[in-house]
Amino acid sequence: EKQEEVSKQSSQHPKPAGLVLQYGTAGFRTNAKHLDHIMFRMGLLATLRSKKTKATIGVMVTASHNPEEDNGVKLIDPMGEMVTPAWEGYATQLANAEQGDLLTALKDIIEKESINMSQEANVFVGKDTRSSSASLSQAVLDGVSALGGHSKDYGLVTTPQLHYMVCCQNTQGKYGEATIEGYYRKLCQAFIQLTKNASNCTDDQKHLSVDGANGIGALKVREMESHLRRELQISLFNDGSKGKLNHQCGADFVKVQQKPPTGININPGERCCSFDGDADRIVYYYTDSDGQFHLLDGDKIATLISTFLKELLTQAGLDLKIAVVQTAYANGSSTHYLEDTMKVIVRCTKTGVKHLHHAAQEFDIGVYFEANGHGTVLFSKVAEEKIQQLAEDPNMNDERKRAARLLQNTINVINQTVGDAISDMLLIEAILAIRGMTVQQWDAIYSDLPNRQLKVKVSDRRVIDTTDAERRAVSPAGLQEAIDTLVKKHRLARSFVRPSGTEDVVRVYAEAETQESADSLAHEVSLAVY
Ligand code: 16G
Ligand code: ZN
Repeated sequence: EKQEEVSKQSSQHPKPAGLVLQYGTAGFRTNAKHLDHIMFRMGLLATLRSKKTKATIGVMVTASHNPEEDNGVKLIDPMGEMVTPAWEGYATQLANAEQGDLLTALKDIIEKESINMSQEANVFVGKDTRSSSASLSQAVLDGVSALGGHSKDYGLVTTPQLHYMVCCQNTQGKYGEATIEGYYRKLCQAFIQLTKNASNCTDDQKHLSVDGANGIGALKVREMESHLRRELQISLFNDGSKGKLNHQCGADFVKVQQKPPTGININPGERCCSFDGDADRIVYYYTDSDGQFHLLDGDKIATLISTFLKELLTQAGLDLKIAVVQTAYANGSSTHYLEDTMKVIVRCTKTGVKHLHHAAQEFDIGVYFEANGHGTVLFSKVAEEKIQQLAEDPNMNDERKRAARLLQNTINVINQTVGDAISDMLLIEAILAIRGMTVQQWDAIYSDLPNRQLKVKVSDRRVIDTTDAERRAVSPAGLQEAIDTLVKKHRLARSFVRPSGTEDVVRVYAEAETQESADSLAHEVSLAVY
């Protein structure tokens, strides 16, 4: 009878014939008007995934930093991580089955994965603030109920909040309580504990301007504020009351344009940050007294956090292996500073959160950040246990114990399931307060090499194939040699090209000693791509 229910319900969410979409780096993402059938089918697939894993699965409706007209959907696996690659493949198959073939496509997955259809299923659903999100998340819920699954609709949440809920649910509360209130309580309590270690922090230093990108992050910062007990005083801009989502604001705009968002009052020297449209990315910035803009991106954030953690490990006398995971976009100066001065292990992976996340899991403490501001810190079980033991050891001296307690609260403030703008913001603010560090001092840890990103439209971006974590092109023939020749003409230069996983373009990155040099290298390389 389930088959009948699926047939009946799916006719309410028909697939336009011939439409083909791919589950890409960030799930499905395109203009919202093409997505109704995708949402229904992702409700079906999440239900199957839940039966298969015997755990709660998450479905998030969002298109992150894309324009308001777009939307998208992502599946969240039991521990709060991105859905596994084989199931990304199923997602694409199910999404592209023509209306009449849907049941066959479903059966195919059920057979391949030997899914017991009488197993119970639970799916958590969340959505961002886009106008299309309400009806699209309803389509997901319809998909879940068509296969007899149970669903819980969290309504408006940030992407990382939904990841957190899924993880809490599947660890029987060990990670925290699977409620929005529980999330604020855990993070804010840890933040307040951390800031107790900040001696003589003035009200001025407790102030932060936040650009909410006119999205869900703004709503959630408002919701959280009372939990912070004025230990952090936030001025919220782009809160969605006037401006359009992600339009000339938000983390992606600020990072790519290398300028402040519109809609924010920024006074010289003041610390500001921007979230993206689903609040899983954050970048910081300030303008100096000459009006010059200074960006502190994911690389600067990773450096601040890993330096802080490394110092605490030394103070605690804990022998734990810490590494920073970056992508090809990481500024060369950050990699040098981390390896040569900080002496931490640095790894480079392909673009996309799942790649960084997996690489970070291989260390006791893995700090991962994309330059675009998406990142978090992962602590292994062993690391967490050692830290806890030390923090609770009655015979331990005060300095070591204090360091262990700071590490414990850092674990609690960070959302280990995925990069989280709110959680990252609280950790960064705590570190700056504890170290009595201004945003200018943070910025001065190392100087970024000037850089430029360009995108190039080509007839088929798939002809470009890369290796070495996207740092070298293996095809088309001759391209890498051409890039090498161009790079040699500039000082301290580096450049690479890669096909985008989210747009029909090829991305070009170049860095060099001066901005003029980086700009012309990026331009020259983009000509070589044609
Ligand atoms: C997606 C990724 C992000 C990556 C970006 C690159 C996730 C959740 N998000 O937004 O990490 O930086 O794609 O886009 O993995 P691109 O392939 O178009 O350059
Ligand atoms: Zn995002």
